[in-house]
Amino acid sequence: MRTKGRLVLSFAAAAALAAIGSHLIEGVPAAHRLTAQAVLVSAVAVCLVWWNVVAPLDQMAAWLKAVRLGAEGRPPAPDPAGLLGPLVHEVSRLGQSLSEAKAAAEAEARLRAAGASEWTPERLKAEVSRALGGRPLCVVANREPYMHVRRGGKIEVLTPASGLVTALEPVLTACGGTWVAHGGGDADRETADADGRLPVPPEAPRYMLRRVWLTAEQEEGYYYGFSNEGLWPLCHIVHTRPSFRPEDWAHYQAANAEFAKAVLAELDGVREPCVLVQDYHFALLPRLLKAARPDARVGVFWHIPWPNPEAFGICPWQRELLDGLLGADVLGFHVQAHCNNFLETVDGALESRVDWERFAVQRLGRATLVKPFPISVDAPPPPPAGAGSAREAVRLAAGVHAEFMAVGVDRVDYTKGLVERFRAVERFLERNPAYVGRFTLVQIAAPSRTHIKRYGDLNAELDAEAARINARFAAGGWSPLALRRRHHGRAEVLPFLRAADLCMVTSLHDGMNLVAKEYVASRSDDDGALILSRFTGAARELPEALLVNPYDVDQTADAIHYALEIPPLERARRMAAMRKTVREHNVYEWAGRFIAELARVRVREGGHARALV
Ligand code: GDG
Repeated sequence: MRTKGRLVLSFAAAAALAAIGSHLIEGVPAAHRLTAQAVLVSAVAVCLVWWNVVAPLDQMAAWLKAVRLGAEGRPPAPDPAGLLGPLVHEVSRLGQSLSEAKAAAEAEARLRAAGASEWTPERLKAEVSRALGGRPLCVVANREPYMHVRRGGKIEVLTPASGLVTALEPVLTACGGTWVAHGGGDADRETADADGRLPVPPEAPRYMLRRVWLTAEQEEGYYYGFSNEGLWPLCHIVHTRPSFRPEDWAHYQAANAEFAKAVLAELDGVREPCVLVQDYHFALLPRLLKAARPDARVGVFWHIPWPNPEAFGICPWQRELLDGLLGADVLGFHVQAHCNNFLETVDGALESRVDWERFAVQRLGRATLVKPFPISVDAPPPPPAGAGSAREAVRLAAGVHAEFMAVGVDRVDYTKGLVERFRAVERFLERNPAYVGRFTLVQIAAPSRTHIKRYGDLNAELDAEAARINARFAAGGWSPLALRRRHHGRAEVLPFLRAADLCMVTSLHDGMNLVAKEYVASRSDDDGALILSRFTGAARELPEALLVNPYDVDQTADAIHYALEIPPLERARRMAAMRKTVREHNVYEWAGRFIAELARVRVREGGHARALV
């Protein structure tokens, strides 16, 4: 219609031109009238050809050239009206296909180049989108990445101190999707919509946070009780006795069902969705999700260790927990030893077939793959210019009047070996009096689970130990221990890592420990030394660290001494090797490998949603 319209218009204009011309020609002497008419007809023909053929061809040529040269942004395609309309239309489609193919080839080349070296957010995004056929990711974790809290009449956003948040946040930021979590902040409700949803990160939204509301009793029983007084000490061999109470177990079941409802609502309308369930708070969730959505791909990542079968057997509901977890298609741990412990636990407790060659469990006609996926961190932002003076500024701002500074960054948790760390500093000073007045350990200590008595006791013990050791050595404004017990923003932690001569990670047992990796990742100067407990997952990946048994206070004290006196070349060699490991095996690789494994799973196609019972 448009082509016809333009043609009609151009002929009408030509007719008008011809009429005006004819009128003018009437005044021309008869001898020249024929010549004038010929000129008029030619002029009209030239106009028609220019308007309907030459101009569109010029426009098309310019557009094709711009496409060929890869113009920034796509140049506007020529108007397909006029005589050449159909041709313009086809050529413009061809040009568009060309530029799309070019963009795809460039992305592919970028991916291949990146594949040879590093995982980046862009690569993860591209690989996840390809693996999941563009379906959105859904992550479920108890902890939310952004918590709104009321402070002094104002609402503040807080990033909780949590290894899980450190690892998962960059993944969701890169890939988009939804993060389902407990809304635990006292201003969480008023900052979300009626369904508990809000786009995050608050300053530049990239994905959706869906908050789940729990009652105070539910939180007490499911989170503090069953999860943190039961499963947490059960899985960490640190000789803190787990407590299992039937009423907590009932809340744990109810909370898992509550989260299942929220997740299923998020999955509504998505065919073969992909859900990543995080951690020990949700052992029952995989089975619940799979029962309602057999077409879903469900992965679980267990962020803490899995103990041997005898230790796990303490839990009165071990069979229910195992059965729940085996609802997943893929179950990930940090290290192979935890996978082996899990498989042995299943072997002894449930009727099932453990396939030790594939590391899989066959049960109720389904398979669950059990594999190690060592978690990691994202690269930190580049250090500010003049890092040397920043180092002094950090020490002065922290009130550290010492030549050497060590740092520790932990949630205050009895698994982190904080008391042992303080005692190692004491022993180091006893053995090396030349360092008295010259060495300070800055301990960043984020309060955690303060509701639980064991954590209250630990805080009191830490205070008492720090006070005792400081009283013993402090002099002239210097003290050996600077205990900073408050939540620090992420941006506050990084300068400490960059400024410290050594970092102390002395966990008594730890799934991975991301602080070790964060310290290494922050040292773009290849300086600094890492003291690392042998009982962390990280120790298996970072053998160049100074590995210690944190129960052996003398050994840790000697490691502090060695870290301070280590020849500079040796220190740089160790740090460079660890940095290479963390760079090559970052959190994007972790997520990419886990999701790729999950995407390979064949699910029941077109499985229909079933109501939860
Ligand atoms: C579990 C497993 C596993 C610490 N204080 C503050 C703060 N942090 C950050 C650290 C680090 C994270 O919290 C702690 O990570 P970890 O890995 O050390 O430990 P968990 O929280 O126990 O994590 C652990 C991890 O899950 C991941 O799978 O490695 O084994 O126990 O990122 O920097 N962050 C902020 N303020 C603080 O005061 N913002």
